[in-house]
Amino acid sequence: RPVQYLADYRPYPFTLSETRLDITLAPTGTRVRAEIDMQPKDARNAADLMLDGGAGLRLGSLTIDGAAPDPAFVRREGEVLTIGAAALPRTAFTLATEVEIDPEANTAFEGLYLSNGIFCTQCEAEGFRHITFYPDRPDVMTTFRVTLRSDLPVLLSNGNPVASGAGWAEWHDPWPKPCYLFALVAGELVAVRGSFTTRSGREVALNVWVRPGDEDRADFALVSLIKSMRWDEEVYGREYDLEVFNIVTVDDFNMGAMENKGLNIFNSKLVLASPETATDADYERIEAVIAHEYFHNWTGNRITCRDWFQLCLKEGLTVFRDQQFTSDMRSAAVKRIEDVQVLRARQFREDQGPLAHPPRPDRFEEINNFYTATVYEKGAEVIGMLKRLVGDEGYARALDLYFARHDGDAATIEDWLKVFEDATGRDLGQFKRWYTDAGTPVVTMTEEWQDGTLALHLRQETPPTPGQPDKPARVIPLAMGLIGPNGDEVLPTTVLELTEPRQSFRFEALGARPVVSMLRGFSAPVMLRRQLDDSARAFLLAHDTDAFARWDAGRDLALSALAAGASGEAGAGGAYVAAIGRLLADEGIDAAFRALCLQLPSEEEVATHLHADRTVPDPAAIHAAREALARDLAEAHEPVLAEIYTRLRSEGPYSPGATASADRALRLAALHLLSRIDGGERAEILFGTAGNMTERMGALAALVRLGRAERALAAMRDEFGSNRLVMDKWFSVQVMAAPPETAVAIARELAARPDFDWKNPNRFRALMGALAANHPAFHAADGSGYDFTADWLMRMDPVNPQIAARMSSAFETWVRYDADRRARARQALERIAALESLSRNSSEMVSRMIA
Ligand code: HT7
Ligand code: ZN
Repeated sequence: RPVQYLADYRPYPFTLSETRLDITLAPTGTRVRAEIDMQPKDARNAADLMLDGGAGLRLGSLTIDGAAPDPAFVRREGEVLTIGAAALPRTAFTLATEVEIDPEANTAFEGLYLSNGIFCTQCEAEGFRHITFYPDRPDVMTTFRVTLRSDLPVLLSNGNPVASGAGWAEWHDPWPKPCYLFALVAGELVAVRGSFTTRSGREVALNVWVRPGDEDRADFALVSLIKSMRWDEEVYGREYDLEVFNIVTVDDFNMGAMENKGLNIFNSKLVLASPETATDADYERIEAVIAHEYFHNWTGNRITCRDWFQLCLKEGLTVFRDQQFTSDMRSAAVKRIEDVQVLRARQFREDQGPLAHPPRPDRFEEINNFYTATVYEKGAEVIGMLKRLVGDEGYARALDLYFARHDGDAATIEDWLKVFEDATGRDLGQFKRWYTDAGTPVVTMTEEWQDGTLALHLRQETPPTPGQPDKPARVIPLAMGLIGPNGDEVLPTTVLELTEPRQSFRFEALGARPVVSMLRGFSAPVMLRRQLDDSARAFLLAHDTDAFARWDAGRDLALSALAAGASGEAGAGGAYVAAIGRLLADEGIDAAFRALCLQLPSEEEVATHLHADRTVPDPAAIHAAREALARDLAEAHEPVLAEIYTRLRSEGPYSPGATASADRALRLAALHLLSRIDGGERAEILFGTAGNMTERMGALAALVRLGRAERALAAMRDEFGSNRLVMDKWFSVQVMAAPPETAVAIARELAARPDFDWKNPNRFRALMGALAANHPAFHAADGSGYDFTADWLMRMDPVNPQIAARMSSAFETWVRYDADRRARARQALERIAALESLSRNSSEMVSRMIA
């Protein structure tokens, strides 16, 4: 298939008014009868009818208004079936097809497949074409009526149930939708049931469908759903619009979850939770993803995307909404810091390498390769900036207008920006560059102080990215404040709008030189460069009124200590260690914030930081520097860390809420530091006594890092050997936390185990993702991390190309390392590229990486 370009978009020449599907399910021979009512948009200029259809569709019959067309006008080439215009009526007609498909052979988990005996579907982005012939594009919308036939007890599809009998069920979805939102599920499932009354008084039945035996782990998901439904009514005025909302869990799933209309399908790891099997992070993520998929009902389903280039229209906005939701449910400050950590770790890294692309790309070969941190997380940041620029009221007006104007539409980024322009009167021409230009802007700030006037000189530059060598200036909202020498705020948060490549701002009549608190709340996804000495950073960590900026000052201190340590400077962390001491002693600071400050930047983050400073990162040296700094912290603050660890012992029943999980986070942060000097004694005891998975996993990670986890790992395997989700953690922690010199060998051993069920995406990710996340091991100097990963990507590619291609991004930073590592990484990538019948997914990824 050729490269797709945004500029080539053309509307589909037919309107669809209804799709009827009659599906008889069988593992190797499922029959799909489709009837599509359609009409040419322009009766005078007849167009050929082009339908997408994968190679696996065995076409039985095809009729138009009940008669077979002249075969001379029917062509099947690649993934497209064409019926010549001459064989089509000029008015409304019904196209009927019958195909047979083989769900059991579907290991790619795209289209209709079987997961542990459950039939389920995944149609986003282009999976529906593996179910039947159809215009598989998001701007073709219609209502669906679906009949499912099977002996399985539960038969589900989108919309409302119409009727059912022995061996069949009929569903009708009254809301026009593109086929990527189609879903069906059939299997032996049980429901955990609830209900919700909408603010206009409609009763909605809620079901979370799980396998028998899992019912006791679905309550949290159900409660999260109810909270999400209430929140979307209260904050965005959005009400649910069907009689029933079904969530189904499956074990084999390529991503986290899918927002099919009225029938969300979830990876079981994002639904099933109990204190004994799930960590606090799992609980937080379940709440967020349940909300995310639910929020798509309006931002994605009622208003969808015109084409896949507009993916961030629904994903960026829905991530932004789920982030707001979590802020409201938990702590806004903590959530903001966590989101920035993810953005820096994943999106900044993406922007620095050969896979950099704008939130709205303008070309792709395989759209599945663009479900990225840039589309999702940067897409959300762009909306956060927009909100800051137009204000909360302007944002609320714009969103109301968006829903009113575009309900039922397949919309574009241009439509989205126009709504903001019309609602607020603001010209967003320059702002649009955030959508069209790739790369992380670097904002450099210098200060000038004279006679009570502080001048800030700002410069913005965005490094070149593939296909975009020159970047014009963007509008960058910089939230800032000024703190006087005594720690009082002399200028509360103010937003500077940087619109030029260079711009200066002045603050006059200041009594004494203040310290500038810049990029408060991380008001723009940029890298800030400024000359700030350690004492000023420590001052901000102690006094800034903005929680994010405060945390960031501490992180800057840690980063500069680690960068210096990695370049061989001894004792570089003194200022950081002292600042953390003051923070720990301050009982007025909440546990969540202290826990965040105690976590050292990841080694990946240090490498990204060094690369941005044009330094070649040395993974082994970064690792050694980080270990040394952790030990310095532990030695300097042992008494207070030990006191925290003892005082925050879990008591009473487990609660996954923000307060209790903050205490556990702080306790575990203390444990991780203490384990550097107590030989793992506390971790050993905690692993054996903890009543919740959060503390058990925290303890286990500490033991793995010390190389003394053998007993704990055996105990965990004995206890949870039949629980897939816990065993995923078991696989993952052994590689992720392993000392770099042993990690690849451990990964190799684990991959040889019979329970390394590698065709299951969660299990594959648990192992391979863990190795990619172990920075010094993946980038081992002998290339063993690269080779092991490449071998497995080559094995996975013919089985599940989406999973292989996504995992290949482990290599996306390869160009920033030394010549020796670069040569080994290139070799590994070239081996993948040379694979016979490499999928389009992996081929695009690898060729972009070695371009
Ligand atoms: N919109 C969905 C994205 C998605 C997906 C989900 C599961 C399997 C394959 C998938 N391809 C794309 C999920 C979301 O962002 O909400
Ligand atoms: Zn989404």
